[in-house]
Amino acid sequence: MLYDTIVGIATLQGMSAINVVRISGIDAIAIVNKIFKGKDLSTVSSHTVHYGHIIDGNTIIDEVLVSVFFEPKTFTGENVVEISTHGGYLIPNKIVELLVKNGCRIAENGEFSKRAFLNGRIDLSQAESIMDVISAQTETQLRLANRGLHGDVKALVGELQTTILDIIAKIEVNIDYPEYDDATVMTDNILRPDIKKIVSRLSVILHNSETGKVIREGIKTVILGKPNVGKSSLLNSLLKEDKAIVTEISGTTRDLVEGDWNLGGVILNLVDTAGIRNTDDAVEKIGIIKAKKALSEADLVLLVLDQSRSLTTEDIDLLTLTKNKPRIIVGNKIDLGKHIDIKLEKTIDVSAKNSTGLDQLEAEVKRLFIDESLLKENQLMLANARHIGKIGEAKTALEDALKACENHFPVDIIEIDIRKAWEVLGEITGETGNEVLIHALFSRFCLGK
Ligand SMILES: Nc1nc2c(ncn2[C@@H]2O[C@H](COP(=O)(O)OP(=O)(O)O)[C@@H](O)[C@H]2O)c(=O)[nH]1
Ligand SMILES: [Mg+2]
Repeated sequence: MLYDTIVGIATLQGMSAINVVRISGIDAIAIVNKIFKGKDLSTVSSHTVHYGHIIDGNTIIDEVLVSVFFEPKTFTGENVVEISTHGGYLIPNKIVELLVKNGCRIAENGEFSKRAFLNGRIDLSQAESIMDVISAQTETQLRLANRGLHGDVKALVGELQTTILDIIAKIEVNIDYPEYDDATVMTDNILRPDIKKIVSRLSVILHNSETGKVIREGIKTVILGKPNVGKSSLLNSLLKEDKAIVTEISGTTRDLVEGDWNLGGVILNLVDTAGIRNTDDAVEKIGIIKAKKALSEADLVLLVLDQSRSLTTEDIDLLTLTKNKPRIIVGNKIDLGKHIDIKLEKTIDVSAKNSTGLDQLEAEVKRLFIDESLLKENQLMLANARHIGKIGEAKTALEDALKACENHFPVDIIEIDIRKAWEVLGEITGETGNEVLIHALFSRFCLGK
C-alpha cells in the first residue's frame, strides 16, 4: 500500500466507558509497538487482542486493549490497529498526539472508509451505506442501509451493467462483421427490444426508489392553517407529547416547533407554524415569514381547518396558496360538529383534542408516499438520492439510444448512448467516475470512520 499511516478516534468523545483509537497503514503495527508496553505486536497473529499499557517514555498514559489486524483482510485493506482506551477527552487525544509524534498523520473525515474503497474492500455504494447504517433512526432505515452495506446495490448495478454490456457486444460483432447483418434489422429486431427491456426495468427501480427515498430521508411536513384551528394541538397529539403551547389565544405559536412522527418506519418531520393571518405584531410577522419558508421547503402540507365553523377568507387563501403542493386537508375539531359549507377535496376528519381520526391521517400519508407492498416483501429499494439520480441518467441515455434506433442511425452512433448508460451506472459503485466526486463523498463522513 502506498499510503501513509493515519490515526483517528472512532468513538464519540466524552464521559464514556471506553474510546477506540484506530490506526491504519503500512506502519500501523510498528508505530503502535513503539508506545505499547505488553507483547511485542510484531510477533502476534492477525485478528488478536492484547492487554497492556500505552506509555510515553516512562509514563503510563492508559491501560488498554490493542486489537491487531494484518493486511489484507481488514476494514481498510491495510494493517489496522484499534486501541481501546478509557473514555473521556484527555486520554484518547493524548494517545493520538503520541501516535502523531511517532509517525502517524491525523485522518481526514471518512478516510478509513475511503481507503477501504480505494483498496477494493468495498464499493462506493457500500461506503455510503456505512453512513446510512450509522444515521438510521428507524428499523426500516436500518434494514435498507444494511442491504446496501451487504452489497445488494452493487449487485443490482452489476447485473444492469452486464445486460447493457451484452447489447454493446452485439453491436461490436456487427461492426466487426458488417456483412453479418443488415443494420436496420439489427436496430429493429435486436437493439430496440433489448434496450426497451432495460428501460422498463429502470422505470420499476425508479418507481420503487420513491418509497426508498422517503424511508431514508423522511417526509418534511409543515402544519399550516390560520390561527386557532388547532395546529399545535395536532402536533402534540401526533407526537403524544406537549411540545407546542396550546391556548385559546390566537397567535400563540410564533416560532417554528418541530418534532418527528414515526409512522411505522417512515419519519414525518413535522413543523408546527404560526397561524397565517394579517397582523401588526412584529414577532408574529416573523413567525409567519418562517411559516411560508417552511411551506416552500416542505414535501407535504397538513392544512388544518376548523370545521366546526364556516370557512373564512383566510382559509380560502391558504387553500389557494397550497394548491400545487402535495397536501392533506385536515378537518379539525370534528368533536364540535361539521359546519364547513363549501365543497372541498377529500378531508380527513380529526379531533386533535381527543386524538381521534389520527389513524386515517396516517393511512392517507402512507397512501400518498409509500408503496407498502415493497416494505412487506422486503424488496430492494434505492434510497440514496445520488444513486437514484444515476439510474435516471442511465434511463435517459437508453431512451436516447431508442430514439436513435427509431431514426435508423448507424449502430456505432447508437452505441455511444448505450455506453454512456453503462458508465453512469458505474458511478454508483465508483467503478467509473472521478476523483473529485470520490473526495466530496468521503469528506461528508464522520471523523474516524
Ligand atoms: N373542541 C376542540 N378544540 C380544539 C381541538 N383542537 C384544538 N382545540 C382548541 O383550539 C384552541 C387553539 O388550539 P391551538 O392548537 O393552539 O391552535 P393553533 O393556533 O392552530 O396552534 C385551543 O383552545 C385548543 O384547545 C379539537 O379537536 N377540538
Ligand atoms: Mg399554535
